Amino acid sequence: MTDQVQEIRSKALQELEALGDPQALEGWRISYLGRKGSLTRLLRGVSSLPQEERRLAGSAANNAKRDLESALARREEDFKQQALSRKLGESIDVTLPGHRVPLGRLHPITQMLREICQAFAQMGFQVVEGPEVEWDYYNFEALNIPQGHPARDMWDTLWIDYETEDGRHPMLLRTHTSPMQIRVMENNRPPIRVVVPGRVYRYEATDATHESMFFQVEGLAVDQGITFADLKGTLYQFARLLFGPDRKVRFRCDYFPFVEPGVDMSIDCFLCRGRGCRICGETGWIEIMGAGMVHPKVLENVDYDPSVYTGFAFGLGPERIAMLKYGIDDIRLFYANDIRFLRQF
Ligand code: YSA
Repeated sequence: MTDQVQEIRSKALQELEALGDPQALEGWRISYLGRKGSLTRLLRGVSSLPQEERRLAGSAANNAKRDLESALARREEDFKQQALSRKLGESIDVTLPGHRVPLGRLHPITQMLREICQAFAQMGFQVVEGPEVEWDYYNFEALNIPQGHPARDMWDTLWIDYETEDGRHPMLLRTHTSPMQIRVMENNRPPIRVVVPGRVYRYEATDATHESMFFQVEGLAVDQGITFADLKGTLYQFARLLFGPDRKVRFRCDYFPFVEPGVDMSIDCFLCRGRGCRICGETGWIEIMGAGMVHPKVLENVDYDPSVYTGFAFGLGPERIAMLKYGIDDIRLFYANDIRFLRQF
């Protein structure tokens, strides 16, 4: 019987190799390994063999069955691979254009910040950055806005849940970039010329021109002999660089505890060109920054002698400038993550 098994095994393997298509595999399986297949029939006959032949024949038949089964699996895999490479060969058309990889771009406010910093860099200002979680001392105290001062109401503050032993909350999300004036002066001696771009936060309802998280760019110049004329000259030049020579600029007196005198600077409304509309609150002007001459008390707070040094500072809103520049009528569009809006820049 062992010889018969070997004969069937080699015949089956030969036939399997010669098969030309995968449909024929099933016929081959049935004729050797199926219920009435030749090897199956032999295996069934093993039990009727005399005791001494049974063990040898049984083991030979089982080995042959295992060999045929694994040869069949290998052939099936061969046919699958052949079919796959045929399909790939047919479907690759190397002349077709490739898939376009979507390109990202800078957010319009990032572009705006870079443009603003670039304009000041041309005038000799350095760019520095500072922390968004700030101490009360830098955000208010050192800027001449002590505890309980009514001017604190000008900045609706988001306080950090951190309490000192005496029950004070000295940490906050900075409400403006002005704290960096103090940090820069503490760590440097005049002459100083810096601009500070960064995020600021206010506990404030949003509308077409207000966000609760927005950016500011702070500017600070301190040296001997700096006057209000330097402030005006610098900011006029900035407006010309960003908006062109025809844009109208307006300075008005304003109050900030850390400057004396203080001003705000506005630009004629992009939409109504000064006639008055919803965007400019019927005034014809859109305010883009606060500015002024650094208050002597602020200079004293950082150990600068106000009889020797003077300086000017300003804080502007890049979103408002982008609105003016591109004629955008709602600030909330910048942070609504609508790709149809963002991909226009
Ligand atoms: C003033 C004098 C200085 O010597 C230096 C800086 C300043 C500015 C001061 N720190 C400040 O924050 N003034 S501000 O509250 O009037 O804001 C400055 C600019 O930020 C505004 O002119 C406006 O352009 C923008 N801004 C203010 N609130 C905003 C806003 N932009 C978007 N959303 C808001 N909620």
